[in-house]
Amino acid sequence: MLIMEPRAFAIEMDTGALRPAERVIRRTLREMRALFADQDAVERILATDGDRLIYEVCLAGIEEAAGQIPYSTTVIQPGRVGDEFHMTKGHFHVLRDRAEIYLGLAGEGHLILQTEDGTARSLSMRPGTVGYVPPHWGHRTANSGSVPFAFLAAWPGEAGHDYGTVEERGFAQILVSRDGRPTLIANPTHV
Ligand code: S6P
Ligand code: ZN
Repeated sequence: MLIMEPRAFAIEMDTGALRPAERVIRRTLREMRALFADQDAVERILATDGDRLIYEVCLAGIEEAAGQIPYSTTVIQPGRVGDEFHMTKGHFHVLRDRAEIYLGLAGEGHLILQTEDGTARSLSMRPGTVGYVPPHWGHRTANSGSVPFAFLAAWPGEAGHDYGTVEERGFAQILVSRDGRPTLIANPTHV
């Protein structure tokens, strides 16, 4: 039996950065280009402005293993691709019946959830909002505000991450700006 040393981490509440982060993952528009619904907008942005940072994940470095509770903070930059808000790639857990907890830290955004049959929901997230991702719901987050949106996430270590299902099929609904409001609409590119 391995006895781990207890450790404390700090979250910079204004930026959402986790310190010390064992690993920081940066996701840019170029590598996420296929995930946004408006492909003309993607090409236009890449051609005129070049690549842009969409989000960063600071991982605490807790082992992804049964019994552990890995956690991270995510910071999504404000902005849109066409009408669609900047968002994370999104995933299901490999073990579909594993849940997850989100805590809003800074800015405002939406937690977008969907089951494999395409049923979709969204939860508005602000600093202090605890969003619960129940078992079986795929999840992604979007920044629907005008400043960076940061949140903490914690999940069962054995859950695993399935990105392929979202890459192949997309989300059934996407979060766009309509009449100045974040609105969930059917995703025209969903398979
Ligand atoms: C992990 C948890 C979050 C996301 C992060 C980035 O289970 O849901 O830490 O990993 O928000 O999203 P994604 O979809 O790129 O992993
Ligand atoms: Zn997850």
